[in-house]
Amino acid sequence: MSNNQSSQGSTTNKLSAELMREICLEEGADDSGFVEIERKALESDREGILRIYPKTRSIISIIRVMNRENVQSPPRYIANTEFHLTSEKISEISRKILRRLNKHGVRGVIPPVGFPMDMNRWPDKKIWDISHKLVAVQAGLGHMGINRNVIHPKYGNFILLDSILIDAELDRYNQPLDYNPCIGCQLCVSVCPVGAIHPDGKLDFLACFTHNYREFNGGFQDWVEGLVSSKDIKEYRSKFRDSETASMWQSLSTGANYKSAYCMAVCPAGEDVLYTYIPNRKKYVEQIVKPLREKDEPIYVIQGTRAESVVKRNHNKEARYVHTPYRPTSISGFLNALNIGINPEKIKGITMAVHFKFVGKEEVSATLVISDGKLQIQEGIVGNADLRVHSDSQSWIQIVNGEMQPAAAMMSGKLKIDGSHELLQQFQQFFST
Ligand code: B12
Repeated sequence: MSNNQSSQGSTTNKLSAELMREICLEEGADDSGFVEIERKALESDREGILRIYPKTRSIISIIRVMNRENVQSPPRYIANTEFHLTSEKISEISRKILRRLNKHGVRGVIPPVGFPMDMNRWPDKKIWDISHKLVAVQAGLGHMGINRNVIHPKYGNFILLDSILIDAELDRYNQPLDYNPCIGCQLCVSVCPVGAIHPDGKLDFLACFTHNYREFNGGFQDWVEGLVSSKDIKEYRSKFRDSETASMWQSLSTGANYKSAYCMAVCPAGEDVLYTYIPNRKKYVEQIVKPLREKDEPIYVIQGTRAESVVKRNHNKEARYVHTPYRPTSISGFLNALNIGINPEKIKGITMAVHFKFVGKEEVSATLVISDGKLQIQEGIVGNADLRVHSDSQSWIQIVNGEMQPAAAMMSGKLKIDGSHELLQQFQQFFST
């Protein structure tokens, strides 16, 4: 199959990219591209990729197109069927490709399309090892648009991605496209029920995860805690409607279901999709965007967040309050969670610098600066602070998770605060819980 490819192994000779592409398409991929492990743009993922398969030399990126009308259909079970089936299909295609390569002595690993991921790392660290989006972009299969989905120049964003890690080199690798197929229409911004998609392409991870992934790991955790903390059936029923219990059962039985994916549904980019939008934009909005925007449905939000105010502005949506799915178990997890867990609404107009010094199980110092509605975390003690927190690391985690009162920690000498206690209270309110 390759240029002088021996059946003994694949490390000395290079595989033909042309033949590799033929195999990918023959096995059912709708497009493919190839990236070498040394690619600079993969730096952030290299450790994870090599953790999965230390022999990785090249990565094959493939896509499979979804039926876009399923994704656009307002009843979400129709869209979810498409997500589930295409996900299975692309995994099967990857397996077929690798099986063919195996016959030529090439070995490799196929990471999952999405879940399962490494839940041992939840919630302190990134639970996935490879970002298929980063690989697909480097393989020239598209670029991320404002909605953060990879948009293929022909198929638009109606694609799922997979990557195959192999122990062989190819004679040619692909490069990113020199243009972004995203047309900047911002329909994704306007349709997201929790306002998670920002016009500058920034994604409010927590808002999307809280609603769209209500029946995945974070929401499930909240549901279990709501269940076990109910003293009787009456209390359970006051927290969860029968429809919500039934929906959770459905996700547990048939595969977790997304609540939205509207950002993907409305995206008109890509040659195959654009013709449905450009000639009559108004009609497109009427037919594709409005039914999703005006669909009556419960939306899961954390109280006091920007997502809540977005829901409240749309009379078709009903805010259902849930707890944050983020409960750090370590100081590094706490510092990571600050980035996504802090409530942007509550830091507006506030300027504050906090020095943290943690001792005990984890000895860590960090500086947090809040100004102009932005939050920055630096390692170590930097500059001056309005508030200095000196705490036993494990006690701090308990305080953050609401399992210990700061006053109790102070009385037992586990927490010392230098600065006003009002500031500490203000700081505590930044968290969304
Ligand atoms: C984690 C994850 C999520 C997270 C985070 C999404 C994200 N944008 O990263 C959540 C739970 C929100 C999510 C949702 C969805 N996902 Co998802 N998800 C993944 C996963 C596991 C990794 C994504 C990743 O690489 N993130 C890291 C970088 C590359 O992403 P990013 O866009 O830059 O986003 C991050 C930054 O924006 C950062 N961030 C946020 N704000 C700011 C601000 C600043 C200043 C900076 C610097 C960074 C920053 O936080 C984001 C999250 O980490 C992949 C599977 C995989 N193993 O690759 C699927 C994947 C990306 N998901 C996918 C899909 C289909 C979805 C959904 C459509 C699911 C659905 N049916 O609703 C939605 C779409 C939401 C969206 N618009 O992004 C597909 C995308 C297909 C495509 N065409 O691109 C993937 C590739 C799965 C697959 N194999 O096909 N997903």
